[in-house]
Amino acid sequence: MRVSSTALASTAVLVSSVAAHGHVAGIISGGKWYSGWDPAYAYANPAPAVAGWKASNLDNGFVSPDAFGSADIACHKSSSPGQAYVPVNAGDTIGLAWNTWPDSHKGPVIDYLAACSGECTSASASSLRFEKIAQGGLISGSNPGTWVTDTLIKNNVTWNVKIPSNLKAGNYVLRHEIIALHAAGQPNGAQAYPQCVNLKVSGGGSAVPGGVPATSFYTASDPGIRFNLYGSFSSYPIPGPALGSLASRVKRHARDFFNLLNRN
Ligand SMILES: *[C@@H]1O[C@H](CO)[C@@H](O)[C@H](O)[C@H]1NC(C)=O
Ligand SMILES: [Cu+2]
Repeated sequence: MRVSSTALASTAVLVSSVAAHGHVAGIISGGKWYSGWDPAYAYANPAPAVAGWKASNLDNGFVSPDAFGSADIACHKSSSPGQAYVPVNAGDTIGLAWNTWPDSHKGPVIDYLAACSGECTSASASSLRFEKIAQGGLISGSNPGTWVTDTLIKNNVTWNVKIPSNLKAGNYVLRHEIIALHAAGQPNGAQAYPQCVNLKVSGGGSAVPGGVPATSFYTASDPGIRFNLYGSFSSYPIPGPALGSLASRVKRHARDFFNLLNRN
């Protein structure tokens, strides 16, 4: 959220604006709740070992387009790996539960997967190579329209993502992200809120994500990054790389399912 200099004069306003931002408080897998990284853990000594990646994010803030070329865009500011895992069966849908999300912060929600070589608990954000597995953006309308962030808010501030059924068993970092567009009509105005979580995947097949470093996802001038939410538009180009083959596998299964239904 942008805070004007007049608002800055009022601590009360500043505190309430800051409190409006969010983080992934927990991950729901197999009906169980696993803690994400709560920025307030920065005050805990020792910090609890959770699957969410640690970040210097006490204000629940965001990464700006001028930092999209830095490692901060991978797993948020000055990140270090989560020290636990969320167990997931390949093919299951897991929930990413934000603590809160402001209605005004409309935009796309995107999920990426990166394989860890060995343990994710000792990975570094800059070494991860991410493949996009799911994305959503504009649902309907314009100025500002209805967005998947509205769906997330209605769904108990929770985003569901399917872990591909053919994914090879192993250790992965799920990078879940909301990009808020309320100020994105201005240069450097988009706000990326990346959240990384360690997954220990069992079952599955033989597919492994390919992918690219997060530093190559976006630039400040991408049409989905510099975007006037308060203009008139009929579509929205979701930024970042195209969905990878893991995602098309998820889609192909859905299509087979529909074909099966149509045959009956
Ligand atoms: C909504 O999420 C919270 C945790 O963030 C959970 O405690 C609560 O049970 C959920 N409510 C519903 C209706 O699922
Ligand atoms: Cu904000």
